[in-house]
Amino acid sequence: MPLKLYYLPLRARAEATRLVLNYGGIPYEDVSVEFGKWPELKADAAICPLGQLPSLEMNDGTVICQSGAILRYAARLANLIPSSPEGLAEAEMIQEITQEMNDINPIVCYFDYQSDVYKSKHDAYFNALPKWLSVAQRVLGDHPFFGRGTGPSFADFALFHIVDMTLLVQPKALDEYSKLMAWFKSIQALPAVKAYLEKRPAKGVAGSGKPGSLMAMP
Ligand SMILES: N[C@@H](CCC(=O)N[C@@H](CS)C(=O)NCC(=O)O)C(=O)O
Repeated sequence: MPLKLYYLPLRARAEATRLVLNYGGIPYEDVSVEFGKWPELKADAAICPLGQLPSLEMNDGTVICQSGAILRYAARLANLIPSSPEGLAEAEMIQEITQEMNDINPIVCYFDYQSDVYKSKHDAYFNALPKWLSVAQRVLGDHPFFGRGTGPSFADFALFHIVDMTLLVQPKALDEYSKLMAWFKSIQALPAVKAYLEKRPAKGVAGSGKPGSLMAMP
């Protein structure tokens, strides 16, 4: 039975896991829960143990929630866990940083583009951004990937998604971070990633963002 990834019709907190599963060639069913069905599903503890999405039905039929745990489980299936304790620690640190940067997800995919909440969240996110990007670039150093391996780790996909969302709002956001820019382009060009990016719902297409959000704009 393939994995079942339950989420709203958004990239947001499920997208890094989708990238990992696609990169690793792991079969999964992307179960998109319509916004109208969300209140009903939220009450179903078998699928939403904490009343939140995403959740994942694993290979043994049991369900986990919390996007970070889901991502790391997918990464174990896809062999995207760094082998050294230090590499793993760095990868986990980068993933934790992406959780702190999570506001870019509702900014792009959820809030009404014209709303006050969009503007205040946008300003707060972009004020904090240089701090996060500087640390990420320093951790990357001269390595091609996060986690100090010869191939990507789950941290690369976690940060790739967040940077991808950030660039949708501010296309010049990486201009002063040349190493991060080169890293971003190298992840984007990985054949399995490229194939996934081409097939996923594009900006302006149902499934990438809530109607009214920046992502839903053509
Ligand atoms: N820490 C959780 C947060 C999950 C979360 O807040 N998900 C949102 C959707 S993106 C949710 O289900 N919110 C509850 C609601 O909409 O009622 C995670 O990383 O998975």
